[in-house]
Amino acid sequence: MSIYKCLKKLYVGGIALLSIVFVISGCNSPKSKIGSEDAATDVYVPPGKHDKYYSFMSGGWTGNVSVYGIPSGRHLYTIPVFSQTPTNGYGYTEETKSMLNTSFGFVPWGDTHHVQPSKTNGDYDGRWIFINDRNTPRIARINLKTFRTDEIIEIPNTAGQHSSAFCSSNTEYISANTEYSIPLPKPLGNGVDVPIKSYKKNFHGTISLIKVNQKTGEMNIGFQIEVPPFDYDLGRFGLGVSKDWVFYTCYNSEEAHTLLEVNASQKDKDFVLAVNWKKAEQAAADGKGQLVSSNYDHNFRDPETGVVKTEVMKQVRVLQTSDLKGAIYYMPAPKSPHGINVSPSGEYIAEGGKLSTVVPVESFSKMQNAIQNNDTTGSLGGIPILKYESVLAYEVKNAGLGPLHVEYDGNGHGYNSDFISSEIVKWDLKTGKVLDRHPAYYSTGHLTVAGGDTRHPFGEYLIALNKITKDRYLPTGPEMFAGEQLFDISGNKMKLLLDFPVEGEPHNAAEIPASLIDTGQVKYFKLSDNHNPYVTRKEHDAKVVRNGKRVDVYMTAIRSHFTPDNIEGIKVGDTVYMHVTNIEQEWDIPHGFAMKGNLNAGMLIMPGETRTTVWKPLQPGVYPFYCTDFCSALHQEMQGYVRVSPANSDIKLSYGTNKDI
Ligand code: K7E
Ligand code: CUA
Repeated sequence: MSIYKCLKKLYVGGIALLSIVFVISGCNSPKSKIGSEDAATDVYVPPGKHDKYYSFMSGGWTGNVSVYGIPSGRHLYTIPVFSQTPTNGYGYTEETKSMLNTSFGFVPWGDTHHVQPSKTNGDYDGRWIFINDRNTPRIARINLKTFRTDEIIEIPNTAGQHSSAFCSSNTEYISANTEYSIPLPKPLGNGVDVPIKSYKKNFHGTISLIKVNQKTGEMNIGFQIEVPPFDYDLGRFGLGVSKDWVFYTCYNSEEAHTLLEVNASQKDKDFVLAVNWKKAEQAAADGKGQLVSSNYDHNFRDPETGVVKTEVMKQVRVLQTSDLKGAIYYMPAPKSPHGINVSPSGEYIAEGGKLSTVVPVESFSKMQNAIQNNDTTGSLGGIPILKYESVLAYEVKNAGLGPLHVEYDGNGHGYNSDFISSEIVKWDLKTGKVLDRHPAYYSTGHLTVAGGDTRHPFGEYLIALNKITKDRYLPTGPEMFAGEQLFDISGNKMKLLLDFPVEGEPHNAAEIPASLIDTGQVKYFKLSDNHNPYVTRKEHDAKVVRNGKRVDVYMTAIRSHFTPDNIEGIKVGDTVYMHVTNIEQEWDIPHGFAMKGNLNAGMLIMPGETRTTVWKPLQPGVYPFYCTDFCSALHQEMQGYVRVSPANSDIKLSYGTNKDI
């Protein structure tokens, strides 16, 4: 049975999405189409050769970002972001653990959705990647010279921070908002302890614009805007002609607070919220709105010491819609839209209709005319509603079932993903006429075209980020990696080249040309630049210092020994800080550090770097430690012992390497 016949039978109004999806995946015969034979050569990257693109994929509930090579689909690396990572000690070591501080306390896990590369003039510039945590509202900045998380800022007055971390044309701002509206503290709202059924009266949405320092990348919340309590789902900044604007889809204009799958799907139309961020920025600069006390943590890697610091923030400026006359509008969109994507010129703004079978595409110039002509149908929360017919460029008909996201190839085409009918649909950007469609396996969420959200997309490749993997790979029990599919989109017809599994649930991804990133990579850290307060630059400076019950071990690691590697005089009840400096000055020579019985994590220490693990020995004994990274032919020999004596012992502190202590 074809997908379409199969769907016709099953599509019953589009509300019970999930139950439908599972049946439909079964309708897709796994043998219906595979990549053509010659596709193998199209994705083949010979041994020793590099891929053309980096693909940065959000890790969903892994809380991280994973990095793949395109077209090969090789897994290159996973960047720890919101999740404590025992493989290298991120979030466990004294240097990195503060990165996971929040106003709620230490949150060692996140749910990442949208990877956004930094931009200059609307094109990727290879400086940073921004990514959101949806659960504990936070935004992270990853440094693309080191592939490390350098900064995380929490977003207050927000919940279900989904429509982020999108980036303006010159990385002036990152945007973030509320998906799940919440009651806000006074004076913004009526307080936070209110009945859930008072949603319409007491709940609020917020839009947040986070300013980015152009030199350092440092983020600060510029201002927030209080908006009606709808679910602000996805967003994009404009490009080119629309670059001063930012657009968000929202659903639940019904303001439902329970059984949203039914109660938030009542109205025929929901909205796109359009904000002129330049004018909003000016309003904030003019002192409009109010400074509201809000607690949020701002964590950043101190560039001097390399140690992460937490700054506790207390205030944020919040604008009201009344402060934004002429700068904020709603545009109607078919019910419960999901994705929103702006075309390279900035003229077209397309939404994934989700529950509708069309992809509505708005015109920026028509929107400007409608604003000028005051072509509105009332307002909501002080936000004028522009007429749908006045702003609509066209609706893409036959866009498939459950359209979620759109991307562009720079050659005048739009592409949308379909969750329910599991396919990619290609259409003409001027007319919306469908030109090609290709099945995907299965249930595509986001799709990404290389550079597909920039002024100058590279086109060439499209990746379908599929939600359901089922039978595509050898099974791994009930839980499996997500399955992505690479298409060649350089010709008239899309061509499926490759399936490859990826970690977690990659909601979206971004492909950046390797040439923008690979030449600037940090290969090791200069020891002379290491200003960690516990650095040991030379072996003969290694030492162990006791201060009451605190013991600091200043240790070095070099192929293939630690200094010191014998330590005595540690007692039960001590807190031992193991500060290990890798004094190698060569690319790709990490050393690891693992301590028997340490209730912490192992560490991986890069050349020139210092990492600290805290160990609290609970029992007397001799505890071996060793290097966990196979660093040389004598790696096995890279080991040592710490003697731990009872609390009342009078064993003197002593230490050394290659001598009896
Ligand atoms: Cu469509 Cu979080 Cu962007 Cu998932 S979202 S698919
Ligand atoms: Cu150092 Cu193995």
